[in-house]
Amino acid sequence: MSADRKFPDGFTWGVATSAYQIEGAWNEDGEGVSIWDTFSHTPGNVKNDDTGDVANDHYHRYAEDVALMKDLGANGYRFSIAWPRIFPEGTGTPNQRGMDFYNRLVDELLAAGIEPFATLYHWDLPQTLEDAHGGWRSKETAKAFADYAGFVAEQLGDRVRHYFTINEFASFVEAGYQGVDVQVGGGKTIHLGAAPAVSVSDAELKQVRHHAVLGHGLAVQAIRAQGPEGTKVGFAENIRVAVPVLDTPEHVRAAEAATRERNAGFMTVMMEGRYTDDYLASAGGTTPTFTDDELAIIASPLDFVDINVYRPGWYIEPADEAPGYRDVPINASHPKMLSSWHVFDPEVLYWAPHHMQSIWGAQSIYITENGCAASDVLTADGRVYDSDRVMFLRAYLTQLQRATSEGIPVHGYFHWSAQDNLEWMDGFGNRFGLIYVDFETLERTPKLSADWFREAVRRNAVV
Ligand code: GBH
Repeated sequence: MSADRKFPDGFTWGVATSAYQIEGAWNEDGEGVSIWDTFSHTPGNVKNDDTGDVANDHYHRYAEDVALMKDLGANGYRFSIAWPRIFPEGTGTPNQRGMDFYNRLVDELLAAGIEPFATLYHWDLPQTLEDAHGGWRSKETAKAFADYAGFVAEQLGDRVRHYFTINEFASFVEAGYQGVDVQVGGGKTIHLGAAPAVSVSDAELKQVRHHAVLGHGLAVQAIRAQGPEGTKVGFAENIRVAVPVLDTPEHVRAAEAATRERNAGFMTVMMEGRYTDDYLASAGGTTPTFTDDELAIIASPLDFVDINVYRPGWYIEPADEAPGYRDVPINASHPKMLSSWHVFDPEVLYWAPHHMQSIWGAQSIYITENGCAASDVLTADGRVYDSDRVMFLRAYLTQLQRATSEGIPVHGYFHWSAQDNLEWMDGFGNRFGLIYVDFETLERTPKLSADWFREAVRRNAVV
């Protein structure tokens, strides 16, 4: 091998999934209904009316799945806990049988030498909280979330040391409570909607965002209070990253300013404990209403900065007029991966951690998700040749390695996903796994990219 493109010693090589996307067993062992059960059971919401009722049946096949992860060489696994399994009614009496599933899973992981990283909220809100309070439209949901998070940290704390509170604020807030338009190139946008599929005003949306970050902050405090000493906690945010057109100081400064301002409702307030003036004046007017105490809770100190990174949000160049930067449109011919929204640009995996360090002084960064969907098929020889995912991995991880080689403190990478799963509104068709899943037989087959990943872990380097 020519260049030795190594990652730092102790680097975590992980894979990631979420409960609703893989577990199945949607109403087993006392689990309550989630807003995603309701959403997917309503015809027309998910492609082919696919649901998570069975999904990968991971709830019953977790031991096989852990063995497959071990075979990939993964030394970390980021999974999410289904809130309605633990508190079927959202609050109140915990459901021990639901908790026991995660006890079994964690024990299996530790026996396989894989460090568990638990996400508390990956969008499957208990339906009861939606019905009673309008979900994240109410502060009650933020409080209930903290109670649930603290309970889990207390139950798993002897074995799980790393927690992520909430996965991708924008994805469930914007898409769930209003719907979101995403730029995909050539002046085109696509509209994404998600559970609970309501449409609130701009003013109310800003309040929903506030409740989500407040829920995060309250959960950080609850996890610290109820987990043992040494428990580490952060979020897993799909930071929208501004990529500078040129790698010059002026362009980089412009991209940093755009990243800070355009993530003002989530990342910036969690890192800084204040809303920017432009955010407070933005569409929606006088909301959110908040107190200084709430801001302090939202900005509770974290142990690491954790980001999901798939695509650039914007290309930015400097401008003379306010605010000092300007968008460069994404060209119609810009390369894409299979998902409609997935603009391909490996450099985003350099700039995302770069900005975390340069804007907010992050001292420990994890890439909690990165990956791509591909049109994978099982061929007659029993293999899956996902050449584009191999290209994606090599190109993106080259950029991540560039970041670590410059001293940017990235301590781990979790590939999305361990195996093909229910890709939300896109159903089972958009396959993100290193492992192929036949959704008729539920048989699992490692793809070509699994070989790439295993070798990268073995060498702790880009291969
Ligand atoms: C993540 O969502 C999810 O956490 C995961 O459950 C999912 O399966 C996976 O990724 C693959 O989709 O990208 O900022 O320009 C990412 C899904 C995030 C894609 C928001 C569309 C649009 C805006 N989405 N994104 S942006």
